[in-house]
Amino acid sequence: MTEFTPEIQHRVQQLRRSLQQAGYAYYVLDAPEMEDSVYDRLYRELQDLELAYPGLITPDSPTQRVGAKPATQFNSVRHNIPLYSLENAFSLEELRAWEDRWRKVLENAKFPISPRETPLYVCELKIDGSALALTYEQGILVRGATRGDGTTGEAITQNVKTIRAIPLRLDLDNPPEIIEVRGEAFLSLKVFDQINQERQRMGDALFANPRNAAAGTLRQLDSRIVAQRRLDFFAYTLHLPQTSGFTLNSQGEALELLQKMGFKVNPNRQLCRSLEEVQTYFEHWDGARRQLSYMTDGIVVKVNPLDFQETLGFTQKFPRWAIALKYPAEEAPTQVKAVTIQVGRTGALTPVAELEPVHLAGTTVQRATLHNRDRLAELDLHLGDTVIVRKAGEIIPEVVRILVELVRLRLPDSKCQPTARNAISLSYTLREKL
Ligand code: 1X8
Repeated sequence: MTEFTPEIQHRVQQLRRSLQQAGYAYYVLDAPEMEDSVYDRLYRELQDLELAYPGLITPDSPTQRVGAKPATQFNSVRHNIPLYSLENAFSLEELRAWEDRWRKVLENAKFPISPRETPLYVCELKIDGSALALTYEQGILVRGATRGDGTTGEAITQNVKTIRAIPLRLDLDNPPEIIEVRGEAFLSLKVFDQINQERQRMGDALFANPRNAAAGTLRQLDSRIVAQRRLDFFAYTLHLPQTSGFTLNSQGEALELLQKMGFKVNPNRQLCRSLEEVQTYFEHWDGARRQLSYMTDGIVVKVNPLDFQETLGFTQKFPRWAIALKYPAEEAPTQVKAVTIQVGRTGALTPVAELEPVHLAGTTVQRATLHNRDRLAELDLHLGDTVIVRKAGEIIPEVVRILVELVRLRLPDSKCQPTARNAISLSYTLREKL
């Protein structure tokens, strides 16, 4: 192996520090401070040095985010603390029932709730992604694992390393021997759309939602493909060993510490003293979430004091100290009975799907827009197809996509109704003739 001088070693360390800082500013703070071209040059210099002196490579080097060769399979890993999913609530009443339940458990455990225990709750946005458990030893990321069944997940470390918002090394002077950080890997709506457009071009099945796309991406065997998909990550749970030297009293403090360690923590969180404040937060984000660059389908309410959490523990399936309050579904499957043409005041023609009535976000939807002729042609809709209709906020319901999984159930064209495309071109022809 080629020997390196102290000067070379120093240069390598400098390059890593600069690149790490630039990456943090870009991916975590969302405030770039280095030109891409400068970053690329420094990165290449580091790569060249590591190629010449492989003895200098460390697992936390910025060059180690993308593995060279695909994995053949992932190993199973057992979670030391279960990584369960959350219980869902769909109304304030259900939230109240949950509060009654956890208060009773504390009472029975002779665990008094003093009036000083405020704020009682932390509210966070529920991200439509895929949960990850990250293990850091001596401050270095050594393992990333999926949720799996909550008890056993898959080690997908090389894929996790491609996520630029996940630090390869904790920003701490004296890192604990071991810590576990949990959070949500997700795709921005923009990247999700790009991926689906690309898949459509390639004739691949589309991802139904950002969560499926994130989960599918994380289980790719080739980390080079994962890197191209540009996953993002919000950290939300910190498990420290008793001997870590840090004292954490609440979930709110844990989020602060995660941020200090270099993680991206969702800024849209709020400490709440009561369920009334939780409700205000929930209602605020029902509207405001539409301006976010990622998908949320609800909020997560957590009991803030960590000694409460410890005493409450888990049921067979869920933590007792947290619950998801979901926004009403905005998408549902239904069947297309007919396609009609709506003529607007200006004479504009809009194809409209007449649907098997479906209950959605508080109303019954029977018609949904297909927008225009191009969109309709692109969908390749046939009468009888099962489609996903979406009714987001105040917006008119629309047909989002066809459930291709069910397309195999289509009757042959000759045996059934004309296709929607035929129907609409008939209508257009009719109008042209008129
Ligand atoms: C799942 C999620 C959690 C949070 C956000 N998004 C999720 N999808 C959060 O706590 N901020 S917690 C969680 C879980 O424990 N299963």
